[in-house]
Amino acid sequence: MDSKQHQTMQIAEILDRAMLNSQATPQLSLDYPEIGLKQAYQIQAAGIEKRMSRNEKLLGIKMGFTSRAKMLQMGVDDLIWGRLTSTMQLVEGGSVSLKRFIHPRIEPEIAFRLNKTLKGKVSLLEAMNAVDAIAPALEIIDSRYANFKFSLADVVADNSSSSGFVLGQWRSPKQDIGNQAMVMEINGKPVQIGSSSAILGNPWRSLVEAARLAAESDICLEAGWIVLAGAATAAHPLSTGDHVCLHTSSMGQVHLHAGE
Ligand code: OOG
Ligand code: MG
Repeated sequence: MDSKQHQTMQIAEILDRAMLNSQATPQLSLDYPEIGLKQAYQIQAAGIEKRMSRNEKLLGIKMGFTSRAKMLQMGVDDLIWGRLTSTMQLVEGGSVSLKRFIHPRIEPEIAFRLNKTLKGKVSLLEAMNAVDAIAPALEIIDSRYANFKFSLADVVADNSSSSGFVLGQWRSPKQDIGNQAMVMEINGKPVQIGSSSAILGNPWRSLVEAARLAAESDICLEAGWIVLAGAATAAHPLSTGDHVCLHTSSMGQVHLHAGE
């Protein structure tokens, strides 16, 4: 193992511990300004290997910063992706304890379910043909960095803040998802209102980008995987007791309760 690989494993360990202890860690780029995006994705992969060695299953990937609202909120300007594992998936309408998080936020998303492999440069039509179902989704993001502050390489190494997700009912991908209203309510009050068109102009483009970006790390999107398209609006802080509901125009709803 060379010194760079050693550093990759060491940082993966630091981030993994921050997650397991629900304790924020200083921003990587402050101590290791030399870490670029390529190494950041290797740190992410090493962190996921740790999780899989604890019997977590890889369920798919999530895209990040596919909307202007998210880029502006976090002060970054490029697309990123992260991995989704089985312990992140929460039950629709269920309750999740916020004890496992540091400073969780919630955001409105759209999920795709693949029934074919997608690799590298694919057309919009190929991407659409590889999906057998779509669903509304809520994602919980929880940066392992203090004050939720990070550079692009920081957040990629931290699995793009992935922490939890919940899916609404799967439905046919035949309907138009290009301009769905996305209204996220907390305790009955709308806290974020947007349109699915905020996701790269149309959420299907996010799937095309997911295949392209994953291929840069030699990964193909596999049949059976879930892909989250990225939030349509800025994220909202999640507090104990919150009942969150995402309403869409014609893709249904999805609910989550934040418990003790
Ligand atoms: C990074 C994750 C971004 C999205 O939907 O844009 C993301 C973060 O904001 O902490 O999940
Ligand atoms: Mg997200």
